[in-house]
Amino acid sequence: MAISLLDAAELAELKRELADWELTPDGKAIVRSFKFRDFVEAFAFMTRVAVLAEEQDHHPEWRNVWNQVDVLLTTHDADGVTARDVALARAMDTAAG
Ligand code: H2B
Repeated sequence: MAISLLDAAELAELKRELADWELTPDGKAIVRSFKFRDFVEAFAFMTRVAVLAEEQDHHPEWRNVWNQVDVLLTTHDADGVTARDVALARAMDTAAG
């Protein structure tokens, strides 16, 4: 399935709207680190996101250590950042509260 990478205008919009996310040095992914009160809060967040990811058929690469969840979003099908990553990033920001 062809899905196109973000263009320059969409990247600028991403920087503005998803200010807590940053582009990786190779420009192929966006990353954000979420912090919670404790492990239970972090895992509850991951559970909420798991449901959203299934709904969107788009899945995060992530790592959890106690109260922290480090997330990397990329679209494997496109080898870079697409609107699907932006949609999931937005949903994760909302899910984090
Ligand atoms: N998640 C991410 N992050 N990138 C993808 O390209 C992707 C995915 N593709 N989740 C989806 C699933 C694809 O493999 C299925 C078959 O739709």
